[in-house]
Amino acid sequence: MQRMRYYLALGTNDGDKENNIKRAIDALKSLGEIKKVSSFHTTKPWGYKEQEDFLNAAIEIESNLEPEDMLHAIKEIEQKLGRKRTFRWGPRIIDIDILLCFDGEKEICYEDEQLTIPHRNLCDRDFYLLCLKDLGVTRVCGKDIDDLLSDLG
Ligand code: PH2
Ligand code: MG
Ligand code: MG
Repeated sequence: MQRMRYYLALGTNDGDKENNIKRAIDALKSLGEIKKVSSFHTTKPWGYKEQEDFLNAAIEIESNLEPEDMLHAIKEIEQKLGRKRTFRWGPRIIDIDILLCFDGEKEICYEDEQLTIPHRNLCDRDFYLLCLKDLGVTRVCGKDIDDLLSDLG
């Protein structure tokens, strides 16, 4: 077993969305052992609304990478899959975000200028919570995931 367990979110709203998610999952296999993959959910754009619907998913992956190395590896995969910088919350071929991280049973809290774990917006975004629920996560931010989802309507 590898040391760290990460929950990663995948999102895309440009090009062949299903294929983009599948290619990202394939590339993420190089970072550890993928334990679970959520359903793929079509979701309305959050934040900047004048853009195509997203396809969102999440994975559970065991890896020996520390958070900053995981972030770096994810950014490389995004680039390799053709991600271009547009604008904040704008359309993208692939976005991979670190949502949660555990070292054994211990939940990791991490913060520097580049990265915050748990993800800053985890509890405000239904597309993250829906996918985490598929992976069997029941509580985030000290709250029941179903309560958070119903609060978001
Ligand atoms: N990602 C964003 C902005 N808005 N909306 C949905 N539905 N799904 C996303 O993955 C998403 C978004 C920025 O990363
Ligand atoms: Mg994102
Ligand atoms: Mg991102």
